[in-house]
Amino acid sequence: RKAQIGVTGLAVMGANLARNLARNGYTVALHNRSVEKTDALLAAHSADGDFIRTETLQELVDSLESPRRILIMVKAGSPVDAVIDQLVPLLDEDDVIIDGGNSHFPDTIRRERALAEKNLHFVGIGVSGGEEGALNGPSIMPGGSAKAYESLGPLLEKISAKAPNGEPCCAWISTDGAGHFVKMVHNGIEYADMQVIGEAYDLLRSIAGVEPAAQAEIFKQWNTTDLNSYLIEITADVLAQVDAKTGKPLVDVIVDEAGQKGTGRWTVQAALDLGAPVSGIAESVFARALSSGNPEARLQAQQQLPEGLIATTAVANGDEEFIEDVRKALFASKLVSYAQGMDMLAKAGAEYHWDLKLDVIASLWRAGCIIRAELLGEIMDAYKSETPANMLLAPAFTALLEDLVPSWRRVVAKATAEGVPVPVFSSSLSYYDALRRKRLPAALIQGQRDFFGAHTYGRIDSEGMWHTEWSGDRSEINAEDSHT
Ligand code: NBP
Repeated sequence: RKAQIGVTGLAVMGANLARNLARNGYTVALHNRSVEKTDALLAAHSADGDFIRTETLQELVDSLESPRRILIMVKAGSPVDAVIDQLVPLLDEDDVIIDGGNSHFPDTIRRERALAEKNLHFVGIGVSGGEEGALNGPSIMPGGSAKAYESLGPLLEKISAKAPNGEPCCAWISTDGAGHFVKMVHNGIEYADMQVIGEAYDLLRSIAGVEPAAQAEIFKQWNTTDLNSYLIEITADVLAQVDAKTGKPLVDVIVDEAGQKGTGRWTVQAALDLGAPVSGIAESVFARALSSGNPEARLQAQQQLPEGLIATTAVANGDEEFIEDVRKALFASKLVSYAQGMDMLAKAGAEYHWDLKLDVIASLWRAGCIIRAELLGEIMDAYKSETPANMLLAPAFTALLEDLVPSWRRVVAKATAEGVPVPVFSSSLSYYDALRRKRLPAALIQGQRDFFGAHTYGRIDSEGMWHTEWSGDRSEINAEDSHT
């Protein structure tokens, strides 16, 4: 017998994907650099389905039906290149190598090109949902060629998460690194989603005096509203958790320094290259860095820096109106993060020549992944018939914002007056206001740029680019004329 797919790299993600494939009726060939992991998987989970044990990559290749499909699930970075280099001489034309790790999309573009020259398919797939998702159904974002997807798509769709309407959360995204790019943006949005929840928690606690256990109930209730999502759900669980050692809320004994593995940073770096203003994601990455980057500065600042708080109307403990305002501010900020992420995807599509379907991308995030949320169905609908110039301009979201904005302003104003940091609530509100503002101070910036660097400016009343002779008589000239 031959296997339909091989998996090399059987740490937690690879093992769980292999088990998921086997549970879905595929014969799966197993390989790991050190055979112990292969044997451990077989010892514990052979009942999941039909596995073929292999010890070498040659055995793995020989065990597969043609064209071969080999899923690499090793540590992202140079290990992926090492495995590809070992596999390539063993493969035949039209075989498909799949990288399901968290690879950086430029690496995926490079690898796809190199393997296409050897008539091999290379498919970078973004996989979201962590260990649990890998086993029970992740959200899958495949890149690579359309031809490779023909052979691979049915398997991936079968093992993927299913949206509430039963559709698979897996669809071909576009060529080369598009899948890993979309997964990267997913992770960036995840950072923003987590940060806005954190800001809401901080406000409820420090301004409305709501303790973690009571907040757990609030988050549970919020999960029955527009905010319904996996991250809100787990927030309730985390807030309800009591530390066995001290009897305190667990959140109070956890060190307040957030870690990161880098996908949020990649998102912001890519956004800077694209000129995509993902301020919510960027502030989330920076907020984690600020929390953990310089503990000594935080310690000294607590003692030294003046509070300068401004008196405002007091909020009573547990004030329901304030709590509802925070909920709405959270939702509005979340909408902005998604709008920014979608805008970044649209810009990336143009830059990297990917025909990205934003409604399809939103549809893949409806289940299986960390940012899964009711909102994704609405985002999908917003991009279905026509692409709005910005997600916030889709009629459904404009209507929602009508209700959210006053609360959002009250919360940001209150937080600012009371010295509670709300980097994403406030930057998202600034983004919203900048987007809708009739005249931006960008006009003055253009004047400054023309002054010190003769960078020229456009005029509101005539075509072309213009320059004022700042160091001369300050008359204005048509910049195009001056070059001829
Ligand atoms: P790890 O990222 O911890 O990698 C361990 C695996 O890589 C082991 O199988 C190890 O083999 C293998 N490996 C290494 Br390290 N160097 C190798 C080399 N030079 N040649 C061959 N194999 C090598 O595993 P993981 O946590 O299961 O993650 C796998 C991928 O999935 C990563 O890209 C990770 O970022 C991603 N990931 C995604 C999610 C998600 O939610 N989507 C979650 C967690 C991880 P050995 O056993 O012989 O040492």
